[in-house]
Parts: sequence; C-alpha cells; structure tokens
Amino acid sequence: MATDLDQLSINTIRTLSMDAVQAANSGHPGTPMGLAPVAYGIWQWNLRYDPDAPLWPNRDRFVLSNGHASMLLYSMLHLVGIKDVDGNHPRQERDGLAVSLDDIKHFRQLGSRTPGHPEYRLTAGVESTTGPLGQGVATSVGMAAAGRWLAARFNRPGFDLFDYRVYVLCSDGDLMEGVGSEAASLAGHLRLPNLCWIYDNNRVSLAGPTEVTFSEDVAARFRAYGWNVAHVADANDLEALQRAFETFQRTTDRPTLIVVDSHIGYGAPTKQDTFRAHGEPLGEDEVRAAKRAYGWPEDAHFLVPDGVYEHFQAGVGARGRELRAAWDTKFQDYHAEFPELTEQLDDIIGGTLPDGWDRDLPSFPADAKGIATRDSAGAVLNALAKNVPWLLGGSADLDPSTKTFLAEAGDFAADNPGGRNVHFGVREHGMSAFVNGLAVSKLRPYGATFLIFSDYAKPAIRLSALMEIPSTFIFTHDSIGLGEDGPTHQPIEQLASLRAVPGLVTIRPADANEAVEAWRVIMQLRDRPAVLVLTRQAVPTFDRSVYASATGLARGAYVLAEADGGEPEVLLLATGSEVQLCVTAYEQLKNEGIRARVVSMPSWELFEEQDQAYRDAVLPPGIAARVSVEQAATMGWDRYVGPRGQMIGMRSFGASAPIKDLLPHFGFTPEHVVTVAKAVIARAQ
Ligand SMILES: Cc1ncc(C[n+]2csc(CCOP(=O)(O)OP(=O)(O)O)c2C)c(N)n1
Repeated sequence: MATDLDQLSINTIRTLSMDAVQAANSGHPGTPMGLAPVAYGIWQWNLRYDPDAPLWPNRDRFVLSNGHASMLLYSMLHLVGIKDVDGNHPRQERDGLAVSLDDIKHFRQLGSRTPGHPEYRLTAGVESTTGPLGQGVATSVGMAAAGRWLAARFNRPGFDLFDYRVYVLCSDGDLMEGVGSEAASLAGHLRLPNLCWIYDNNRVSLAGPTEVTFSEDVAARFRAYGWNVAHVADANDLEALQRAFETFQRTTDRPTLIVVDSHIGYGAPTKQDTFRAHGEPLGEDEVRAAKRAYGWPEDAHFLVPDGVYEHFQAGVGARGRELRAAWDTKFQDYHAEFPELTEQLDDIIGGTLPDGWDRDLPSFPADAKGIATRDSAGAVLNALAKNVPWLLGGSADLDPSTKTFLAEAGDFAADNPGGRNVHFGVREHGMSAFVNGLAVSKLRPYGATFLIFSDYAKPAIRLSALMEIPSTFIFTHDSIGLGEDGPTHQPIEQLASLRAVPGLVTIRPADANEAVEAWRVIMQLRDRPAVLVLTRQAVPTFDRSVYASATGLARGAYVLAEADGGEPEVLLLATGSEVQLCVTAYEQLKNEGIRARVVSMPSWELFEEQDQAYRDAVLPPGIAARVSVEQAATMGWDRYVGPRGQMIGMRSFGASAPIKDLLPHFGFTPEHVVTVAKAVIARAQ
C-alpha cells in the first residue's frame, strides 16, 4: 500500500526536477513529472543497489534511456544518496561523483555533475551515457547479456555471485529509433530474462502527439520479438507497477516490456499531456500551479521534506547494504574455494589483464605474398582469447569475412550464456551498442563488420569514446581494394570520420606484424575505445630484418624504411595496404639514387600523443617534399603532407572491378608514387 511517505518522495522527485529545469532555464521537466512514481517504485522496492558501493559487481542496473529526462535520474541519485565512485579510471581520481543538492541547483551548468544528459563516469550511479535515443536501450541488451555471461562463467552451486537485473526506462523515441528495434529483436532472440524495459507510453514526443508519427501496436511488436509484455494503465498506480515488476522478476525465459501509460507534465494545469511539457521549463506560474496540485508549498524551491532522505535509506539503502554485505561474505568464501576464478574476477573488476595475456601472440615471418590483415588479426585475436577468457564478441553476420570467430569458445546463446562468440545478425547498430553494454560491464568486447558499415556503428562508437570505455570495433574490407563489390561497399570517408572522434584510437596496420602490435596496444587500453581497420586482400609481410620493427606501431607512426646516406629528399607516408606501395617505390627511388623515407602511420591518434621531439624525428619539419598514400578521402592528410606535398587518395566513391584493374585506375601503384615523389622533390627545391 502506498503511504504518505511514498507520495511525498515521489513529489520530491517531481519538484526537484521542475525546480532544476526552471533554474537552468533549460531542460525537460515533463517526463520526470510523469515517470516519478515508476522510478520510485523501481528504486525503492526493487533495485538491489547499495548506495555506498555504486560499483558493486552484482548490483541491479538502472538505465535511463530517455536521457533527456536526466533530472529524473539526478533526483533519484541524490535522494538515494549514492556515494562517489572510487573506480579505477587511469587518468582521473574518481570514476563518478555523488549528486548533491547543490549539483541539482547547478543542473546543466559548466563543470557540474548534472549535465543535460547523463554521462557515464562523470556522475556516480549513471550506468551508461544516454541522450541519443535508442542507444540506452540497445546498450542495456549488452549489459543484460554480460550478466548472463558472468553468471554462466562464475556462478557455482551455492555461489550465485551474479544474478543482477537490468531495468531500463525508455520513451517513444527509443522505440521509434531503428537501433531500439534491432536491440529488442536480438534481446528477444537471446531470451534475456534479466532485462526489463519500461516504456513510457505518454503519447507525446518532442514536436507533438505521437498519433502524428507512431501508430503501431508496440505491445504486439514486442510479443512478436519474443518478449513478455505487461501493461500498467496508470503510472501513478504503484501497486499495479509493483505487480508488473514482480512479473518481470518471475519470468525466467525472456525479456520483459512493461508498457506504462503516463502523463507527461503530470500536474501542470495547462501543459500536462502536451509536447510543451517535454523540452522547455514550465514557467514560474505553471510550476507553482503544479506544486499546488501536488499539495506542495508553492514558494519552496529544491525542497526535500523531512523524512524523505531517511525513507530512501530505510528502503533501497537498507536492502542494498544488506545484500551487498551478504555478497561480500559469499565472495570471500568463493575466494577460498575457487582461487583461480577469483583471480579472473579480480582482473575483470579491476580492469586489468591477466599475467601472460600476450604470451601466445604470434610473430609472422617475412613473406612477399603475405596475408590479409583480417587473417593475421584474426589469428592474433584467437591467441589473445586463449589467455583472456573475458575477451568476447562477434560480427554482424560476417564471421567468415571478418575472421573474428573464436575457435573453441562456444556460441553465446539463450541455452549457452557462457559462450564467447556473439552472433549479432545483420544488426550493426544494435551490435555496437551491445558491445558498449559489455564494456561497461567490465568485459573486453569486440564487434566486427565491414569498414563501410562503420557508419551503422558510428553512434555507439561515438558514445564509447565519450564514455571512455575499451570497446573494440573491428572493420575489415577497408578500401577500394575489396574490389568487385564496388562503390556501395568501398569505404572512402569513413577513416576521416573515425579519426575525428575525440579519444578514439583508430589503427590501420600495414602487415601481419603490425596487426600483432595493434592488438597489443588495444588490449592495454583501459579508458578508450579502438577501431581496428583491416584488409580483405593479402598484403606482404615485411622483412623486419631489413625494415624497422613493427613495435614502432605503438607510437602511432614510425620510420619503416630509412633513406641511405643522408637526409631524406622525400617522405612517403601511408597506412595499411598502401605502405607496401611506398616500400616498393622507395626501393625504386633508391635504385635511382633518390633518398626516400617510408613512414608507416597506422594510428594518427597515437602519433599525435608522442612528444614533439619524436614527431619531428619521424617527420622532420625541414623536409617539405612529402607524399601521402591512402585509399580513402584525403581529408586530414594535409596536416602531415603540408602545402608543398601531395596526397594520393580517393576523390570518388570507387568502382566495381577486380583489384588489379582498380589500383592502376585510381593511381595506387608504386610507379605512380615514384612519379609523384619526384614531382614533389622538384617542387620543394
Ligand atoms: C537519436 C535522437 N534523435 C533526436 C533526439 C532529440 N529528441 C530528444 S527527446 C525527443 C523525442 C521526445 O519524445 P519521447 O521519446 O516520446 O520522449 P518524451 O517527450 O515522452 O519524454 C527527441 C526527438 C535525440 N535525443 N536523439
């Protein structure tokens, strides 16, 4: 039965949200007002969460996928009293700070912990960055899958270490977005029973009523996906809500969608049920009137009535503390019985790699015919997977092409949740967000597809960089070199776009040994995602006794082949499959007595992070004759090539033809590199 304290707490959530938006003169008040009882019911009566230990590994997760309603989350985090997160962020002291009342008063202000949309690792208790609609729900599928995986791997009779659930609030926008559909389809297929989406069916979106845009039967759609669907006809009916949550908790064979009919701007006399309650402050008069409707003192701002904090402590706080303490004891006993598994868990929780993680990394002998980097990288991935049991992932229906299947690691499936090969199906958007969900769950995940379809993965890649998590995205078929599939499949502008993402490390190895070093770098990243860009076609494995060691990759760019007998006359810069063109051109130039230097530049980002002395040593400022070679848009290369150099790149979408015809057609031959090199040398003099 709902008590006065329940109602008081719910209205506190509402009024804090309204006041914060009003003070900021910006934000989204209506959804927190409508959903306050739902958030309250989840946290106070269901969530297994210790406010003192926001990183407790078996905590239930709460994700606000409709991130615009951030004040709903901040109000909850504040009232529940979630403490600072002492995480293991390599570059920051803390992994998220508690939300004080003062932070709520500084909603959306510079440097606050209460930004416009919730940001992972900034605010304690935020499980995932949300705001781009659809991403939160899609990420939650990976979080739920991680829970299932951890349970399968680590639970033992009498030791249910992992049985956490993932609760997700979402809105019309989340379910209109395609990524939401991909994610729901996949979650239904995987029959994830620990996943619950609560759909805010308020019939209003940003620009108007949803009858203008969204008329499908959502419940029927989710049933067809294989979900369990419950309906709550009134968001204020706490008992009906609780029955629905209990239905979810009892369901063991599929995910649950709870459709909750709610009123956006609940209690606001002129704005309730209209889009005007969605994304702008209500206005002082409307706020006062809404407070009146709640029986709230109209002149009070940021009021937390007596007893409300204590009420949350007695509810979610007491339950969470008890559960966590019991778990800690259990984990100690587990340690005694299963020391090896405990060691693995310690690494997972701490974000560290196990001893010997790189001991099976291969080394590839020189080979003129060579091997595609998708193949060499696939071999490296499998060598790593042997020693890092929580390295897992898959592709969007492209395993035979991306070479990302893990041998003898089993398939992740409803009836085998401990498997490590995730079959994402043709769902790149969903896959990439799922990968982020695994990463925020501390596993080491990857997702793979063709580089051209990185565009379909991009929103999640961007969020992984913003969240500072070590997701790895593997993109093969990385250039026009893929041949006959033609311009629809030939990536042109994708590299430039990936290189523009702050924090993301993009690596395009030139040969098999650079692929080894690329993975060595990627595995050691703890707080940033990586993109690994690989060829479909074979590339020669360079003779490293003649050319420099591939370990130079770790510095982003390195001198692969040095000019003999004095300062280079020309610098040849390239990545990936084009490095071989520069090496052949270098040999030809050498035969003609021209001093060239080949710089392999697999990762611009890593190179930019080197000190000036190293960068100047690789690219001496005094040498203006420079040529870049990359089968992609040239955007960005001008930074390295300078005003007197020349870029050999792509200015069209490519063409459908065998690679042997494409390369000369677009100027990717050693002869063309030689010609251009001579021209820039002449120009530079
Ligand atoms: C991918 C994406 N597109 C557009 C937006 C801008 N936007 C924010 S909320 C919203 C729609 C709001 O409607 P709904 O999802 O029903 O949320 P409610 O108003 O009910 O809270 C839009 C279009 C966004 N945040 N993300």
